[in-house]
Amino acid sequence: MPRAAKSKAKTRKSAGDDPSNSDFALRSLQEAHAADPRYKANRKKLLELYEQMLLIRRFEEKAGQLYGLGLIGGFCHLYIGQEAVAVGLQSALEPGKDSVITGYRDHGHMLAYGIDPKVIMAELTGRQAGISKGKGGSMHMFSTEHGFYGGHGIVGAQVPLGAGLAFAHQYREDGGVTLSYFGDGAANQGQVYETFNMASLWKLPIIFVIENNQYAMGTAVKRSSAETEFYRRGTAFRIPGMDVNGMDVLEVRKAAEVAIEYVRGGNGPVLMELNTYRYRGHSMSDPAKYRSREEVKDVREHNDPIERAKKELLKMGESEDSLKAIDKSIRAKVGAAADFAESSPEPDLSELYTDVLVERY
Ligand SMILES: Cc1ncc(C[n+]2csc(CCOP(=O)(O)OP(=O)(O)O)c2C)c(N)n1
Ligand SMILES: [Mg+2]
Repeated sequence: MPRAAKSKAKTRKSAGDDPSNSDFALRSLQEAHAADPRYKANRKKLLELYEQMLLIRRFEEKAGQLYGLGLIGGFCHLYIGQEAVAVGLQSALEPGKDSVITGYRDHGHMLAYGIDPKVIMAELTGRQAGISKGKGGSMHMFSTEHGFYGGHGIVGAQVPLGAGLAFAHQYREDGGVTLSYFGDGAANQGQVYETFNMASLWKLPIIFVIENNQYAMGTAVKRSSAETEFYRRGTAFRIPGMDVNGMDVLEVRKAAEVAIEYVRGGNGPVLMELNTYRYRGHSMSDPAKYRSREEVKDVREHNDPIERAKKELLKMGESEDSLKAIDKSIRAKVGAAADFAESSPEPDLSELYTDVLVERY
């Protein structure tokens, strides 16, 4: 064999063993997911997921109202429409062991992690009792106690930070995995791919979750992305991808289990694309001129994640009356969170000088 051909063969072997096997590894999780896509929930389990999604929806509706009343200031990005993503994924995590990091559209992820709606609402309204002492607001919520690492306003910044969290899990050998959420817009950032490379090389225990809600501010994915099948974007880094219907909580939950098992097993990262839709504007100040009302109405009427779960619950024998009672009690819980926030004091002025990093360089 000529020298050059020999060395080429050797290089290929060390880079990925048998290429047909490693290509299978890239597709294997998607194939496992496609073969059995939905979590088999009994009525009690589905009810639990339904309640969590409904809590997020009612909480966000209330936050929208409080914003309109001027009780919430600054930026506020609502999660309405995307509830099945955070609930389906996070219900499969092990609280106290795993970690979550996301962008600025973060209220739903905290609620899905079981964080008290009162302290989230108090943060939104800038009160002392808020989860970031009322100094972070909508985009900067944080709770190390719950393994929730924000809340980040810089698009894509949570992706390398997420790899850092995953590195910490690996270094401490604590068995935890990190979920790092980002949007379809963020998916076009350079730092995402630098992170993919390092995470794959070091086999970090991280699941990259692209919440493809079809828009980045006013730009539709087709206008901004050369490859709109986002789950394929890890291929160049040997990261297996999964294409998931983010409007079906049972599908999300099942896909999460497949991904978590792989990542927890020390096999390195997974990239999941969750296809979803946001009903409200990008933020509260979005006039939404880039899409038609009919488009939103169509998704609401035919593909709503909460309605889908509700229909299944009814089929399983849950009564309309009991679902009404659940909605009522969730509305009361959210109302109590809003009352708590409104009646809590603002942070003391002395708080201006705390939690500030001041160092000499
Ligand atoms: C580095 C950076 N560039 C631009 C912005 C302004 N910006 C805020 S949100 C956003 C769109 C991001 O869209 P996507 O990643 O799809 O997330 P979504 O809002 O849909 O959840 C942009 C461009 C920013 N905050 N940070
Ligand atoms: Mg988006």
